[in-house]
Amino acid sequence: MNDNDLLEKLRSTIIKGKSEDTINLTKKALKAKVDPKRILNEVIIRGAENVGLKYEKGEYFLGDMLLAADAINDCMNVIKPKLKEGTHETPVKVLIGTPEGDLHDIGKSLVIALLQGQGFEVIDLGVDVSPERFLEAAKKENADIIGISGLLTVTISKMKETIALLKREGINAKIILGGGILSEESCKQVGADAWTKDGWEGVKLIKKLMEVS
Ligand code: B12
Repeated sequence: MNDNDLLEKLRSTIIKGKSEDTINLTKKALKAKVDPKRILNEVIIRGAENVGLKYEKGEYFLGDMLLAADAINDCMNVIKPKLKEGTHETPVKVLIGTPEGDLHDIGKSLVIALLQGQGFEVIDLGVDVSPERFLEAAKKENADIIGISGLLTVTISKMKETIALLKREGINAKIILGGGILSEESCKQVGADAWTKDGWEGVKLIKKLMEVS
C-alpha cells in the first residue's frame, strides 16, 4: 500500500469511527515515515469535514459523530508527540479555551500541540469557558495572546462578549480566533485581532503578531 492509499484508508476508518483500526493505521503511517502534517491535514481535517457533511445531510446522527470524534482523538493522540518534537523556548505565553457553550476541543488540542512544538508556553482553559473566566485567567497569567477556539455559530456571540469584556477591562493581549466556522466577517464582528481555520496558519499568525521568527 503506498502512502496515499494508506492515508485514504485511515481517513475512511476515522469517518466510520473505528478506533482500534485508526490507532493501528496511524502508527503504521508514522512507521512508514508519512509526515504527521499530512495526517493532520489529509486525514483529520478532511475526515472531520466529511463527518460534518454527513451530519448536515442527515446521513449521520450525533452518535455517529461521537464515534468519529473518538477516532479523530485516537489518531491525534498518536501523532501529537511528533508535532511537539524539536521544542525550543519562545518567550510568548498563549492562553486558550473554547467559548461558553462550545464543547468541541479536538482542534484546540491540536493547535496547542503545534504551539508547544514551536516552544510557546500554552495555558489551556479547557472548554465552555465563560467570559469572566477568560478575564480572570488573562489577569492572572498576563498572557501575550488569547486564543479562542470556536466551532459553533451560536457561540459567536459569546466570543464577542468575551472580547468586549477583555478590552473593557484593559487586557492588552492580542486575540486570535480559530475554528472551522469562522470567516473574515465573524472575526471583524467580534473584534478579534486575527482569525484562522488552520492550525499551522494560526502558529504563523501568532508569530507575526508577536514578531518572533
Ligand atoms: C467531532 C465533532 C463533534 C464532537 C466533538 C468532540 C470533541 N471532543 O471535540 C461532538 C459529537 C461532541 C459534537 C457535538 C456537537 N456538534 Co459538532 N462537530 C464535530 C465535527 C464533525 C468535527 C470537529 C473537529 O474536531 N474538527 C477537526 C479539527 C482538527 O478542526 P478544527 O476544530 O477546525 O481545528 C483546526 C483549526 O480550526 C485550528 N484551530 C482550532 N481552534 C483554534 C484556536 C486557535 C487560537 C487557532 C489559532 C487555531 C485553531 O486548528 C485546528 C487544526 O488545523 C464538526 C464538523 C467540522 N467540519 O468541523 C462538527 C460541527 C462543528 N458540530 C456541529 C454541531 C451542530 C454540533 C452539535 C450542536 C450537535 C448536536 N445537535 O448536539 C453538538 C454541540 C456540542 C457543544 N455544545 O459543543 C456543527 C456546527 C454547525 C455550526 N455552524 O454551528 C458542525 C460544523 C457539523 C455540521 N456540519 O453541522 N461535534
